[in-house]
Amino acid sequence: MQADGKFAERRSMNDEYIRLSLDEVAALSRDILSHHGLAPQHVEAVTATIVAGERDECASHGIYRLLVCANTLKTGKVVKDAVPVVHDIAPALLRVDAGGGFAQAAFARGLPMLVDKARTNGIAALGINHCVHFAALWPEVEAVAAAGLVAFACTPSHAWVAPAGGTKPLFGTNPIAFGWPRPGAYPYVFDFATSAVARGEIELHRRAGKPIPEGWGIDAAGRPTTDARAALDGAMLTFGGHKGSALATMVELIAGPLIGDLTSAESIALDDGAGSSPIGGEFILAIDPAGFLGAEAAQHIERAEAVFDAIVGQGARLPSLRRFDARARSLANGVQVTRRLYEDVQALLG
Ligand code: NDP
Ligand code: PYC
Repeated sequence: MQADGKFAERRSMNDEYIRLSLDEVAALSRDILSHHGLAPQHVEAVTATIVAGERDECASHGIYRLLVCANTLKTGKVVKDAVPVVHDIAPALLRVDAGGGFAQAAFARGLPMLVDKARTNGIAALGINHCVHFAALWPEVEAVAAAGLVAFACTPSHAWVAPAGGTKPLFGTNPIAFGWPRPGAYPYVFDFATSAVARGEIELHRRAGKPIPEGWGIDAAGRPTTDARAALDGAMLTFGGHKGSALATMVELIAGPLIGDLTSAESIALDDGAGSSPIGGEFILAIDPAGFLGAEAAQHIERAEAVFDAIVGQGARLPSLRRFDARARSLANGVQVTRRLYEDVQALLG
């Protein structure tokens, strides 16, 4: 666990931790999701995502998400036995209708055709429709990059974030993820919310009774706040002011109206106070370097390494490096979670 920044903020001397193997995390996830009636194929797909989040020490999208998933299952806002249907709609385009289910199974159904189409055409796009999305996007861009393709993904969420210059929630936390394949190494991947931080991080601060940094949110009266509850009830802020605001707008547009799906404002209206995960679409783009470069693809992909070396060479770090380090630790030693979170999650079985 890194010693600085937001991850450290959640740790306190008073927290008691327990260690779990990744198999134990998976078993816990399966038990809870099955207990709440999720169909087996979704249990496996969602569990893989929960385990990956905890393994990579992405606390806001690991075991904690079981609380969110269970609530979404209880409120009936997700179709528990949805069967995703793949539609091959054009040489470089496909849709997967998730049928109201969690996004993971829909992505898994669409991935092979997305990869095939990208390899055939040089570029291809997948629109996932009618899904419930509670997760990080890096598992998806990593999967596309693992096929040797450059990846981009984004999804709206619920209207929680004010546009720069405004004070009322309009955008979702709208993550953007990018993946670049690297020969013999983990891909270059970044994946972040276009809000200053994911909402899950503010939720974790609220649970821990800790203040949030300035710049994450404003209260319902539009005043800056460091109170997590007040920011959740008011509005979150975009990162980078007008720049994050424009990127959040882009996500609303290309993973909303462009693919015939919901905006974050429409998603939260449909939620109607249930507090469930966002409903709507996801947009995923895959680009085959060989499409532009043919036989010269490998040599140009290799040149990208000089960019990464130059970043690291001046003491900066590549995005996802923290995650990949955490992954190695967790695969060897399992993960640590607070006893309180563990007990809250266990209580879902009660
Ligand atoms: P973070 O701010 O934690 O991190 C964002 C990215 O920046 C990561 O790739 C991270 O790599 C990288 N990074 C962080 N610090 C540095 C640094 N000092 N140098 C270089 N790179 C760095 O993310 P957010 O809080 O914005 O989002 C967290 C997650 O929440 C994301 O995975 C996102 O997909 C998910 N999310 C999902 C939503 C949905 O609707 N489904 C909505 C909003 C968020 P590393 O991980 O290695 O630290
Ligand atoms: O943390 O902002 C978030 C989030 C929304 C949906 C999934 N995660």
